Amino acid sequence: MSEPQTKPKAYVLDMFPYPSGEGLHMGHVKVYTASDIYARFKRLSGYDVLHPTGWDAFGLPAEQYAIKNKINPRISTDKNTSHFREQMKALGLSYDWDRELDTTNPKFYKWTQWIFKQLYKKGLAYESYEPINWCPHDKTGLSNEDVEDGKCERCGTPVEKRAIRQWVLKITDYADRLVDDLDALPEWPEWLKELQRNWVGRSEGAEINFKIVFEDDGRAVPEDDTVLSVFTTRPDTLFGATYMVIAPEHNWLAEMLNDEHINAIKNRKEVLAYINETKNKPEVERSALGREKTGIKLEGVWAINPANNEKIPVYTADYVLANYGTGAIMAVPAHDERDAEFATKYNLPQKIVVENNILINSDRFNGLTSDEAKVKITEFVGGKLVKKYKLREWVFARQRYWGEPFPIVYATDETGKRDPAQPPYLVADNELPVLLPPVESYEPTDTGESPLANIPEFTDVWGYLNEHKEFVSLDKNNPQAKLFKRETNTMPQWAGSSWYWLRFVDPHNTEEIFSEAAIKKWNQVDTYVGGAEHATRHLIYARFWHKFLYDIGLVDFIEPFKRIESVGLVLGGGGVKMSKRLGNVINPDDVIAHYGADVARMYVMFMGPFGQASSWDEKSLIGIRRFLDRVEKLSQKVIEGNTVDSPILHQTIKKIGEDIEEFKFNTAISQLMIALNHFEKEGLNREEYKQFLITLSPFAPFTAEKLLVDDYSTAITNSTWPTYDPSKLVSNTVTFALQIGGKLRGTFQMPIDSTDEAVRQVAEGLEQYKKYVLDEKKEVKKFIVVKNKIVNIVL
Ligand code: ANZ
Repeated sequence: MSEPQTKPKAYVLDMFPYPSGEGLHMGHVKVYTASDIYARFKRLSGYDVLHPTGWDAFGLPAEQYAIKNKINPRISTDKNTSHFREQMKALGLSYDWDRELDTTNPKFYKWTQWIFKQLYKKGLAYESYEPINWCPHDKTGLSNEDVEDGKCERCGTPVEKRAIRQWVLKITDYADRLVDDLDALPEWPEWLKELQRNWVGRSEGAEINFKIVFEDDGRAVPEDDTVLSVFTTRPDTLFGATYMVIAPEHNWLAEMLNDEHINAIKNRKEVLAYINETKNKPEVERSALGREKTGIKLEGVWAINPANNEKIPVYTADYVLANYGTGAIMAVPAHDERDAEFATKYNLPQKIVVENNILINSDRFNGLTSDEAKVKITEFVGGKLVKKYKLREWVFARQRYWGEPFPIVYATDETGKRDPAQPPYLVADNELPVLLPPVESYEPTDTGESPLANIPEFTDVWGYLNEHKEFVSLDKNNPQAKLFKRETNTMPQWAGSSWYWLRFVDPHNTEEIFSEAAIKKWNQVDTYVGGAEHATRHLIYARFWHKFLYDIGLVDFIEPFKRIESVGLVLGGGGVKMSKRLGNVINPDDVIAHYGADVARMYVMFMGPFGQASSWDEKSLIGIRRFLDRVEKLSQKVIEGNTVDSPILHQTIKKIGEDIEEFKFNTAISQLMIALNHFEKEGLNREEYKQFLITLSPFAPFTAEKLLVDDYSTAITNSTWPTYDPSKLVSNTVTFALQIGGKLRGTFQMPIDSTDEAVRQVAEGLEQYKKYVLDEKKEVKKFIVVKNKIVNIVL
């Protein structure tokens, strides 16, 4: 008996949309059409394809809309998702609609809460009172990832530091793996991996202790045994450290300035004034290279360089940040640019200690390479080699309404308030989901409390702790029932998207998050398509949760997304951004209504390379409409016959298959155009026309389906991708000469008989075009294509 034949699988996923009130925009159309073409091609090629979608529907915009229009976000979200669904169906997107999900549906967020429970049990989620970023406009705490240049990424308001109670996830426990596992992703673009590395910001270096001494001038000073630790990535330059800098917010400095140590720093008043001055400067500004450095010397205080026992001055300066490394540095102006800027301004000595990677002026270490010296010098002064990260813990609570409630309760004391002596308790699994209650007012408060805090029906629950110390509810009148208070923060909008791709494999499972069989079958997402704006936040969080789920044995692959394809912007005419203000927004509904869905699909794919920005051009839309009309008309030229001899058809099958695999949809469409031109002239037989329609079908499914059903009584779903015969391929490329401004600037290859449009598109993508036209800001007066021979660009 033979084994049952199983098809190979392909999991093709879009970054699922946030269903805004505006409906789909052209950027969505570009992403979703691309993944749809890919999914359709894979199905035709015999793959078992998983191609689902859903709604990432929690978050501030829905809530703000609710506040403004006094409408429950549940209602507006459902309205928006219906509109999105309709538009997607109109576009012919072949999603597995029976797997659709919505992060705001309790059936889904039950499992988001369940994952939070697992994180809590493993010590990766904890309550924190550390000061965090606070947006005074949105009235909520923010994660580091939500802050851009010191401003709230959503509304642009400068963020403040505020100490409020928070839930925090220990993403830093995964920092090394978030960097190292990128090596297991050969199909991710290199720039994306670099962004991920920079976000984690791993630095390898050393922590080295410097002894602090106070000048002996009869003052009452603290004991002389203080040591301060610095973090450096260049311990090899220790002999060149000519002063030390402490961050203005450093704890030790605060201590030396308090009333008990009134004499410790001789210029106490001036130092306090300086610290006060720096308080509200954004971090990015403080540490920027080239910005004028400020600082002040701590008079009467010295540090001892442990390498050579030299006494060096100590400064406080705001270019040193309190929350990175140890908040203090050894300054090596000869080898560090920021230190050099500071040293020049304050006339501090600079000492060169490394030349051509070899140590000099470094006593017994002279002659060693930097790498050797890093280890040796650290050892010599009793320091330790450490790694530091820019990545901060993930602030995971929002003081807002429209998010997942936490599966957390607090025991109360006799006053009916949270008992501070007891830890938070998890809610038992069979109490999940903790439902988000309907409320009257969604307004956030200024107090750092979520609007949920004012709803006793939500906050007050009666029950007991079971043998696992998890909360189980009881009737209020049950003698065993005690009063507990629910956590009233909600999860940030990134929670649901941090694991949703796993739920698609088994979306209706009510017993488990997903079955083992389902995840075995579908495994990793093979191709993940979306916008570059998710290069850090979403993809950092998603990889973190995935690795955690791996650690607790739910998945057996370490990375969620095998391959990523990132979309370029769809710009308005003339290359400007589409915006309401400029009135140049193209609505997909209008394009579909006027030209048809197939034209909308093919046009966004033909605009230019998928990963690059391209601008809207109504004329090309008409060109695509004509192309499809001609495909229909071609059926009149079809003669009887079922042998496939046409070399151009073999070429087309090969090229389109390869191009779709590589997300080169624009050149695939050019090939369809070349083939059509050829068939119009030379004619084709029934079988050839059928195969041509199948190669067209991923791009223009409505047209292809209509013709296949009418002429062949068959549907796309019953078709298979045609195979080409390599022996029937002809070499059919030609070499074009490229003339720019009257000079020959090079040559390039094109398929024979390429359309002028296709030639122009390729030419505009060439290095020479960038160099001699774009970079020199030249205006193109004429663009002449001599068929199969020359491109002449007149400037
Ligand atoms: C001495 C030195 C010599 C340094 C040299 C660099 C070059 P990354 O790579 O970003 O981790 N540094 C350490 N803590 C700091 C803080 N809290 N605020 C501002 N700067 C800080 O940078 C690490 C380097 O940045 C450290 O290595 C330290 O300067 C500085 F030729 O130490 B270095």
